[in-house]
Amino acid sequence: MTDQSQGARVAALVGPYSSGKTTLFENILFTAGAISRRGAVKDGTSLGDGSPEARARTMSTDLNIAAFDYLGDDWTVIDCPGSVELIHDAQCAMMVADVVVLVCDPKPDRAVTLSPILRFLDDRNIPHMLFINKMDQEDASVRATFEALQAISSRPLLLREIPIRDAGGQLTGMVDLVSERAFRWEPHKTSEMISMPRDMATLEEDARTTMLESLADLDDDLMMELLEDVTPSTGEVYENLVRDLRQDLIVPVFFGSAENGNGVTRLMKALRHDAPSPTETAARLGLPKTGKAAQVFSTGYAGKAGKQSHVRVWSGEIADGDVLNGDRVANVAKPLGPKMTLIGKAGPGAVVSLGRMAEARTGDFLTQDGSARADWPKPPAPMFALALSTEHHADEVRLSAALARLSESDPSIGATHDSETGELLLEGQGALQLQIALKELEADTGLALTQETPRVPFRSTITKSTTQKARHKKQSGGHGEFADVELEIKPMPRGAGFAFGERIVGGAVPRQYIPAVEKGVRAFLATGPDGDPIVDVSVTLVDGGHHNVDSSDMAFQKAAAKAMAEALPKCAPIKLEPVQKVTLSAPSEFTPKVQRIATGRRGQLLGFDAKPGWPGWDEVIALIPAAEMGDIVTELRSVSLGVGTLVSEFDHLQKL
Ligand SMILES: Nc1nc2c(ncn2[C@@H]2O[C@H](COP(=O)(O)OP(=O)(O)OP(=O)(O)O)[C@@H](O)[C@H]2O)c(=O)[nH]1
Ligand SMILES: [Mg+2]
Repeated sequence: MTDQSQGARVAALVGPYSSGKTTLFENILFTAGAISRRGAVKDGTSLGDGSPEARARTMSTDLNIAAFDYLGDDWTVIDCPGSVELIHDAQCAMMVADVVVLVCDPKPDRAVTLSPILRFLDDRNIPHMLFINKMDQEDASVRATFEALQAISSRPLLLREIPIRDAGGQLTGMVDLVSERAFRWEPHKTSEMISMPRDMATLEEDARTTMLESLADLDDDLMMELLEDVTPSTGEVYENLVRDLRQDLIVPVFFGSAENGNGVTRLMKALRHDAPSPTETAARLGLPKTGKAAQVFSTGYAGKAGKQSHVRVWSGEIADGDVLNGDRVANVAKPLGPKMTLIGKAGPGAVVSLGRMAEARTGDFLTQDGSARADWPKPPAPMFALALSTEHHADEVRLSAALARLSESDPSIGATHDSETGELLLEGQGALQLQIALKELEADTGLALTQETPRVPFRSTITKSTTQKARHKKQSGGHGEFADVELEIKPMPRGAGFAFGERIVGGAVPRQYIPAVEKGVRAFLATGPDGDPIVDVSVTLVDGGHHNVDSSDMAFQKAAAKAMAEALPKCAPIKLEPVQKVTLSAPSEFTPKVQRIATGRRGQLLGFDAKPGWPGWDEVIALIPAAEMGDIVTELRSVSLGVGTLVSEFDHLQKL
């Protein structure tokens, strides 16, 4: 199924954090001959994770992309960070992949950590395989992990191989269930074909029958053969596997040890044989059929090189000098980790980096007439924020330019100016993501940044009514200032906001000045005496006085504000705090802990339920004061194997 004319193919490696994706990436590149020595993440010698941030944390903080040749086929493998806080990076890579390899630990109790990615793949019908990694670990069980994963996958999983173990239970190799061949594994050695161990015969037969039955569920001809006890030909089995994967009807399961280089070649051969072509993928995505077309799936700023747009070419040939969506293409380069090789042009399926495409944003579909649109996942809503400041006010301009670049390269991070608290907020998916972003910001700008927990915008209101007179009068040289008002001030129900009225009779306050009275009242309420806005108040102008020469809008505004300031202490003011309605999602086994997080933060539980479309997950809904929300997502993740998420929206104000 390796038809070169169909173009270069793309596989994305995704999965929970630390499951071994970058180690697998390294081994794939080594196996394909794209790199000559095999580095290790933990020693800081891997091709991937080369950025200072990734090295310092021995984890992926960004996509690792490598284009290479494998047995005469062009491939790009995109290794994605596993942290849920960086899931948008992975989502963008999965959007342009022909096939996704989900890499996981051989631990059944961690299977739920695959849910966020499985949901994304299942919802979008993206063909995917599973690679159960770290099979060199002592307690690694394919069977138990497989069953736990099946419970959360909406597609049937299909075991393509079974482990061979020695008398002590140690993994020594595997049997391929399609070819019915057995292989011996040794660390860092090419697997060696062996004769089928005798004690494996029954096991192998049972596992193969299960595999064939799963395939037959999707194919009537195969079902007939099985019912009539006809053994299907190997060719027929392969055909079924290819078709079912490409249509995302099954999820083939492989296993191995990326660290030891076992099972890697098997996985690569399956990718080569089974992965759909870019033409098929473009059709699955419903991409418009145009001349030259490419899609940006990642944007970065690389020091002096400036902006780099990583694109997948969907059709035609993209070359230096082309104009796509109004930008002139330059420096078409092929990535091998951080190393870029200028190649001038690239054909269908290829992943390349384009230099300085000023207008291009991640997700953009680039064509010569610049009119096509394509579906693209929205970044997840922010769950965590920090207030940033610079030492010198003058540095803020440099900071905001860097912030714009930051949220362009990671759209799941945003920077906003909070008009109420006056703070500059950096908002994102969690503390880890923002700490990485801060380090990058500091490196980008050379500024030392101060970070604080954002202030909560409190409000005030009143609990008693009063009537207040006030006069503003000034006699200084020429024109004087004069205005006299009497205001009736009353509390209103929570959420009512502000209402202004007037009951002026006999022109005590001429019509033209009434809007100025309202303006003066509003100005006072906007900040109150201590900076907190005053809400849920009604103010009625009931009487007043004016002077034919000295009255003015300004004078009435001042009189109104003075009346409000004098009245406030008599109205028994109280503080109000914002309360958020929060939906916390996590695997069901953690629901009691999640509920305790909410109640521990002065929260009121509204209930919990199964999370729609997420087998094995619950949603807990609670009302939680905004002042208690600060690091809630960090605590949520710490009790939920790192995968809990939340959405939160303002609900109401309550008495503090
Ligand atoms: N025992 C064992 N350890 C492994 C294997 N593969 C990776 N590791 C170790 O697991 C740790 C994480 O490996 P990475 O390759 O960085 O994992 P990752 O999935 O890329 O991690 P993130 O990108 O941060 O999500 C490292 O210490 C690896 O040495 C394996 O097959 N067996
Ligand atoms: Mg990694």
